[in-house]
Amino acid sequence: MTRHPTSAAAGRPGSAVPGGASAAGFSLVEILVVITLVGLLMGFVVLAVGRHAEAGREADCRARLEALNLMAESYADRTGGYPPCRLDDLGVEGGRAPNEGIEAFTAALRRRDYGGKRPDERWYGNGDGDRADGLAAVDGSDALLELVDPWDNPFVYVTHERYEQPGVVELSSGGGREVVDARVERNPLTGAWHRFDSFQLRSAGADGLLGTEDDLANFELPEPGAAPPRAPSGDGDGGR
Ligand SMILES: [Ca+2]
Ligand SMILES: [Ca+2]
Repeated sequence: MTRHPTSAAAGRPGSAVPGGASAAGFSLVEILVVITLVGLLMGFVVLAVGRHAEAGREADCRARLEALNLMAESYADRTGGYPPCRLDDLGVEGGRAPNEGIEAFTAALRRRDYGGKRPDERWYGNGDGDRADGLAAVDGSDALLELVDPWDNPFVYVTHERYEQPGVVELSSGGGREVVDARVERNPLTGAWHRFDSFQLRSAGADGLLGTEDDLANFELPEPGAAPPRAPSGDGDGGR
């Protein structure tokens, strides 16, 4: 049998090709390009997952606001008044700033003698860690619980009788924990209070700061930095 010369050596793994790369391997430049692309891709994935999670928390916050708003309306139908924003209105001594508004709201909906719908157990927190003797007789716990948003900050709850003195809340943000004035809002067009005859319920949003763009509430919030509201011209607000 006649044997013919072959060119197998040119096709073997590891044989040299122009440009410094090997036929079966990669040059250093190619490896660096791949590493860079993989890094960029992972960065985009992390960013997308983070945005998705934040959008989920915002939707959760809107759902909590809506549910709590309905529970407060139902409480009013059953008892003749909205949940109070002062603990002494529930016969509990020792209530104090911060967070008393939402603590009273929470205690009212947890009252042993209240037969209406109660908030989801996962929505309770006690960021300021306070307690009140005598509260256990009302709702079964001495801890002054707060209903919290998905970022674990207490909601701000103020009934219309207290809009002029809305109190203070303790919030956690990038700057740590801070006690700040609770915010209630007027309609910038009419100057009258939003929800003038009921209550304002609000979350400080993802940044944990009140009065910023990511705040959420049970009424339409004005744009941050909008012109200050006109002087009140009547009882109606047109912004419920
Ligand atoms: Ca508390
Ligand atoms: Ca905010």
